[in-house]
Amino acid sequence: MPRTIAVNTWVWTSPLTDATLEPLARKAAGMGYQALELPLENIGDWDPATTRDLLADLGLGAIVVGAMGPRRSLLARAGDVTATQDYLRSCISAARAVGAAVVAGPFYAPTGVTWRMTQDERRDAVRELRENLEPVAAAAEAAGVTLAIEPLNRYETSVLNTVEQSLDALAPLLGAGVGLALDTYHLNIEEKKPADAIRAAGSAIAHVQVCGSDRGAVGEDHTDWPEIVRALDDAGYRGPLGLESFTGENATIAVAASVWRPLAPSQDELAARSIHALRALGA
Ligand code: LER
Repeated sequence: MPRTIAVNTWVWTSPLTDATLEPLARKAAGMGYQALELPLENIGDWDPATTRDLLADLGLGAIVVGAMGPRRSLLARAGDVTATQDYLRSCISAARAVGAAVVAGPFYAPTGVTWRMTQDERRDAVRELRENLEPVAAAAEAAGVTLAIEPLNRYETSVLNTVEQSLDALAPLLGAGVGLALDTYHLNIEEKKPADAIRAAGSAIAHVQVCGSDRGAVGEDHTDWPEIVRALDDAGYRGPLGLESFTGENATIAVAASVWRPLAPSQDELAARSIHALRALGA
């Protein structure tokens, strides 16, 4: 049985709002996508109840994506921890209301903010992350939602870059409302062998994001896609694959993710070619 293929609305717009959500949902469904990744950049940008009805009409599932913009951090040195915990609780409520099982994102520090750490500082940062994540993880578990925490490449964060680091850092919380979100773009940069990292993550995988190694279309890049799919099979991951890429106009992430040029002839082409390639793989 092939996996659900989702697309992140960041492929086309930022921030996602009630006004942009409906035409994008219709477009994605028309392309054959079965679910939407819904970034919630600011609480209230889109209404979960209306969105739930819209997606139900179109037969689309949902994944909520949390945006770690400036000052969003579970580490005090990089932002406002209490406001970030409140923001993540709101993302969990939105997920519940829209019928999403997962809230995905790099829930530790603002995307694009890096700093050096000694071994001792890193140990302390991991402890602080766990302490500040724990109450949010409890809220997620109580709501029947999983926070899928995403390691990012070294240019976008200095906190969690690899699967091994993420498993170590989050071990006490994994399973109780917490899992990993793996993104083939970041795996390609940080892992010696992305497929081995997927296998190592195993049952901790709560969500998977995909795109070309250049953040363009899936299948037009150097990623060994058949091997990635085999690794996901071996890991026992049957959840959705969410295409994530960005327009250069993305207010929150484009600078942090260094999107300086179009990554396909158009954003529609990027999305259409990707789902075609993923279906051809039998992903
Ligand atoms: C940024 O590179 C990224 O992959 C996003 O998922 C971060 O929210």
